[in-house]
Amino acid sequence: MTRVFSAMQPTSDSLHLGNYLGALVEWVKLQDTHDAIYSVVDLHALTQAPEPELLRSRTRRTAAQYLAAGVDPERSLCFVQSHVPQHAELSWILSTFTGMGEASRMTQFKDKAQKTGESGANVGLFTYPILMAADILLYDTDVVPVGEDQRQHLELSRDLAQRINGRFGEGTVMVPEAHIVKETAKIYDLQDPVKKMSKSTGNPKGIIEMLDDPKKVAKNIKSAVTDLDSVIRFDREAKPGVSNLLTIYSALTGRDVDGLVAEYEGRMYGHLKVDLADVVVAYLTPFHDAAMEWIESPERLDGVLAQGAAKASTIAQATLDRIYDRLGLLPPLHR
Ligand code: ATP
Ligand code: LTN
Repeated sequence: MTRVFSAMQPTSDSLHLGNYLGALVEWVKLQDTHDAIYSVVDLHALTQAPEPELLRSRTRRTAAQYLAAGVDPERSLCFVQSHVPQHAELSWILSTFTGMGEASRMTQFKDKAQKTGESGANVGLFTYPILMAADILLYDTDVVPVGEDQRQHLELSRDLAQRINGRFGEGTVMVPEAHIVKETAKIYDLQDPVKKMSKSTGNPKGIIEMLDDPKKVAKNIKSAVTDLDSVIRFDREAKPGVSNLLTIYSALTGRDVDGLVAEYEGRMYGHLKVDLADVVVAYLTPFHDAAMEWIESPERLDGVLAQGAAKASTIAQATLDRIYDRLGLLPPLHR
């Protein structure tokens, strides 16, 4: 079976609708056809200098939300990155294959460094895409479901894999493919619908958190920025706000955008927003309950994560042994 791997950072108490529709929904679907491995990448989150207590609780909350969304621990592995030390080991190896210029071109680093000022950014933030490549290549991954903002990082993973195979022979590592679904690859901020919905953007009114209070969710949707015209149609350039609402509506109900547009013909934005608020709240209620069940039973959750880490680590070590050998590192006979 082909392998799927993906991950998110435990950088907030709740995932937002962009994380969910852009990535998590696909993770759940791909379990049916792939051998799936999903990680909470806590080592990545260290680049944001989190408080230890917050990092601990967010790591569990992030995992709980994977499970609440339908990641099935009977079929898929779910684990915490720092429990599998091979990630950091392969990251070092890959850093020796990454050009300075190549790493400097990563736009997410430029954006994030700009926020803190280049001198305030840490080296971990700079080498972050290399650790991400290690996450992926360790599991001989075929497919990586992510949102549009990760495309460039995925390209780097592919380039590194091809470079290593070019030098040490095909099959040294697998070359991964990005899995990015066009319709939901970028969910936009409700207040500024040309920017992606993001937990680090400041305006809490622009995002829908998966674990938010339903009243707040409804309020945010009803106050979403649309435009002065009043026609409900899908046009990302001319009508980004309305198009974003239609995308969310369609993704959560499985109805196609054209059908929705036909249904709302001649009606006002307010109608669309009120209905969408109901749809989102109805959708989030069971998600919230399932996530809270996991959050409130940390032993059970830790058990799932421990089992995932044990299996992931076996796979990761086999890959790492193969790569070390091809590179000419002596076998560790003491093991
Ligand atoms: P940050 O604001 O810190 O950049 P984020 O909200 O973008 O964080 P990540 O943890 O970086 O979230 O992303 C986790 C996953 O969700 C990734 O696969 C990413 O591509 C996807 N994702 C994030 N935001 C969106 C969005 N607005 N639309 C679609 N997918 C998204
Ligand atoms: N960089 C990603 C999170 C991430 C990831 C990965 C995604 C870390 N390692 C491996 C897919 C595969 C992000 O910030 N969203």
